Amino acid sequence: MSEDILRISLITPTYNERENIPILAEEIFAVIAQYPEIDLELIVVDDNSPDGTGDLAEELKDRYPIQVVHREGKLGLGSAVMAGFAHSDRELLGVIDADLSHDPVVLPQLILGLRDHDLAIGSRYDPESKVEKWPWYRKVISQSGVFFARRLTGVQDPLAGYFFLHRRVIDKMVLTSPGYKILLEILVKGQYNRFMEVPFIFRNRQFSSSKLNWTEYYLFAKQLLLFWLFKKRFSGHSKSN
Ligand SMILES: Nc1nc2c(ncn2[C@@H]2O[C@H](COP(=O)(O)OP(=O)(O)O)[C@@H](O)[C@H]2O)c(=O)[nH]1
Ligand SMILES: [Mg+2]
Repeated sequence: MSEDILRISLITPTYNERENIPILAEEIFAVIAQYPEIDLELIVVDDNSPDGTGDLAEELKDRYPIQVVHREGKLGLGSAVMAGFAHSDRELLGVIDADLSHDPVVLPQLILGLRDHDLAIGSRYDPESKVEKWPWYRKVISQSGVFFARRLTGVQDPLAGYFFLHRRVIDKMVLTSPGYKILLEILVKGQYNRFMEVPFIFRNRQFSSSKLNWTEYYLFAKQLLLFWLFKKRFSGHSKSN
């Protein structure tokens, strides 16, 4: 598909991201405007945010190619991503957090990477990446999770929330991750051969607050164990980098 137009749906799950969503849309479409070979629609999946993010996203439709999926209440990040995938009719899919942590500057590199890779991941752990001022405990937790998940997948940042893929990678799998870290499940169960990782600067959220809590950490630890068992039973992906 080397010279074709790359038609992609970029999913952004939102829960109380009113301040962030207009800036995110502006940044994304400013970057993409410079790449005529990329045709991107943004799909906002909002869980009835009390701060009115969903309605604000509706207003942005006048200015940008945006679709908004409204869900009844807070049903979790992973399931929001899946709802976005289900809503899209495009072959290429991507995920970006709405809180401006995932710098849209690297979007073209990630999306163009799909021309010869099944998966493209924005990596926080490349020597060229930077993670802005995380509290120490968050760093420790993230890095321990990454340590185990890396051994499971061979990917530098298997817990990234910024990733892109061909729909065929997930066509045959049933995603079960309700909460965070849906990429890990895709890496364990998905159909892919070639993946790439692109370093970027992970910016701290400026507005609103993180929705990551102890329940999410617990769910993640449980998931890691299940994937480990799954991997042991059905081992065998050929991956190249
Ligand atoms: N639709 C939806 N979005 C969510 C939910 N939980 C988190 N998000 C969004 O997922 C993204 C990542 O969440 P965030 O709280 O920043 O997690 P962190 O970056 O790991 O601290 C943000 O865009 C959130 O608004 C949820 O239950 N439903
Ligand atoms: Mg965040």
